[in-house]
Parts: sequence; C-alpha cells; structure tokens
Amino acid sequence: TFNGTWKVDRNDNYEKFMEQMGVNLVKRKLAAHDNLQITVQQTGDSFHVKETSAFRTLEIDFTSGVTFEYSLADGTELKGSWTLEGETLKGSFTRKDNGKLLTTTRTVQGDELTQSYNYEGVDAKRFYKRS
Ligand code: MYR
Repeated sequence: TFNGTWKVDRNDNYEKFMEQMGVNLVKRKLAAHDNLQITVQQTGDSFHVKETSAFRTLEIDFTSGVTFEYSLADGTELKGSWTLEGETLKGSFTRKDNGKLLTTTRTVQGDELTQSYNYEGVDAKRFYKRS
C-alpha cells in the first residue's frame, strides 16, 4: 500500500505545527512549499524511503519498531521509530535538543497518502498524491 512515489499536494495547519516546533517565519514560508516527494519501498516490515524536497535529497532505511535517527531539514535531530499497526504506520520520535515528543502517522486511502503530525498539542496533516 505504501509503495510508490508520493508528491505533497496540500497541507492542513502545517505552518502552525512548524511554528510550535520553533521554525522561524522565513523557513516556514519556504517549507510550506517544499515540493516534498517521498518514494517508499516496503519489504515486509522494512522500509526504504527516498526523500526529495526543495531543501535536500536523502535516503532512509527503517524497520518497524526499531529505533533510528533522523534530522529535519533545519538540522533538528530526532530519535525514534515507526511501527506498522495494521495498515497504519505510527511514528514516535523524540527531539534530541529538548526531549519533547513528535508523533506522526501515515495512512494510504486509494491514491492519497495522509501524514499526520503532532507536537506539543498542535496537530497538522500533509496530503500526498501518487505520481
Ligand atoms: C521517513 O520515514 O520519512 C523518515 C523518518 C521521519 C521521521 C519523522 C518525520 C517528522 C517530520 C516533521 C517535519 C517537521 C517540520 C518542522
């Protein structure tokens, strides 16, 4: 279900979420139009994700339930894991700089992937279309 290339189509409350994360106004404006694209290859409970955006290109490997490290485009470092629960990927990541929790989910319905985000009481979503 997650396999394929997904291009961000629209955001819901993403700027407020980034503000809560402490991202400054200029970076928020740029990040709201980052043209994020992810290519996901799932093999059992292991995932390979290629991320491309206006900021960078990188590749990440993770396995359900196994902790890994990931840096956001602004350099904020996270540590945590994705866990596959049925058809949903549930992510739980801790910021290394302040110990606070960022939770996120990914689900696919038809040709749309929805990623939700929560940080310190602020929820956001990004919707991706298959490309
Ligand atoms: C991946 O599966 O794409 C790699 C791991 C993702 C970790 C969590 C992503 C949270 C992204 C939050 C964006 C915040 C911008 C301020």
